[in-house]
Amino acid sequence: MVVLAGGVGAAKLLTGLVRAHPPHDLLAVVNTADDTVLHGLHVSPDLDTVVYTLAGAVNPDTGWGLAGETWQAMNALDRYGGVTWFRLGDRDLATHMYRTHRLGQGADLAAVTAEIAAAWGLKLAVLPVTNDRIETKVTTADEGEIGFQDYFVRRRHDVAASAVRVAGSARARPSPGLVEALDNARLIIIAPSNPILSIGPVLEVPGVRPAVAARRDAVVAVSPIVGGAALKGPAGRLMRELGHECSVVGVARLYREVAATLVIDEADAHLADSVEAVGISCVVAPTIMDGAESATAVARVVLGGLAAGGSA
Ligand code: FO1
Repeated sequence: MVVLAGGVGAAKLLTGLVRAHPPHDLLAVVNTADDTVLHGLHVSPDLDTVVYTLAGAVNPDTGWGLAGETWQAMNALDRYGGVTWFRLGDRDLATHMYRTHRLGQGADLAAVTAEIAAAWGLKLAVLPVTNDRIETKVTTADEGEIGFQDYFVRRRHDVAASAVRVAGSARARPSPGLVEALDNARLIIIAPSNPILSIGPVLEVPGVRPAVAARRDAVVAVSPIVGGAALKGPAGRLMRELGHECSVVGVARLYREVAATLVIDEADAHLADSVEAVGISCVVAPTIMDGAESATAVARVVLGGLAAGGSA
């Protein structure tokens, strides 16, 4: 079973999936277009969010970074006027140091990620979508094109955006084994991550979108839009700014070529017929994940999604 994943929303669903399904049968394929290099260190926020969350070590207040983190290094860096708007906790820094060191030794990101996931005791496989560098760029009204973390963290995604592109995607190759995993998966799950900023870059790596589309009947997506708004982050605003309807119907239109089933929240039950009119089977269920139990319940819905949606 393959899960296409961004950061926080995907990590929550994965928490439920590992409780509802044997973890060794799960492969999380994670966006790396948010990756950034800071202080000479390779930071992979979505990979780390998935790993820390599944390890039970994530900061519960933010959904990223480590619980109980300290900030001595950031405070010391502040003295020099270094970059501190992107906060790297002391223990989190060790992950970026290790990753950067191993990449420098010639290991690829997939191998290093497997090492990090194993060190945190994870039983499912976590795979970056590509070993090649891909970078989301956002065109803003006042600063032109800026890097993803500049947009997301420095500008707090509180600026108008007119375009998003994934630099490097044309040359990127899917991680080894990814296309085969998609070809053979019984179920492909699109996590409730940002369809433009998180799932978009995953699908944009050459070979991935066609491989998912070829398995459309086996693909279940979970809407990250509930009640006309994103649960977290800029998905809602960005969908509107880029000309998409900010609703489960807008999500259905974005996914109609790659997914046969869309799980929407009960709050959007009245839009189920409109989703089906787009050409996607619709499953209505509670989708808010505020703890392990609700995440497991959503996972169970997703695992049964094809049958419930009547499209398998
Ligand atoms: N998000 C913030 O809003 N502010 C931060 O300072 C920040 C630091 C950070 C450090 C490590 C990490 O793995 C994630 C971090 N994030 C931070 C979250 C990250 O920017 C976003 O969650 C993702 O890139 C979007 O999926």
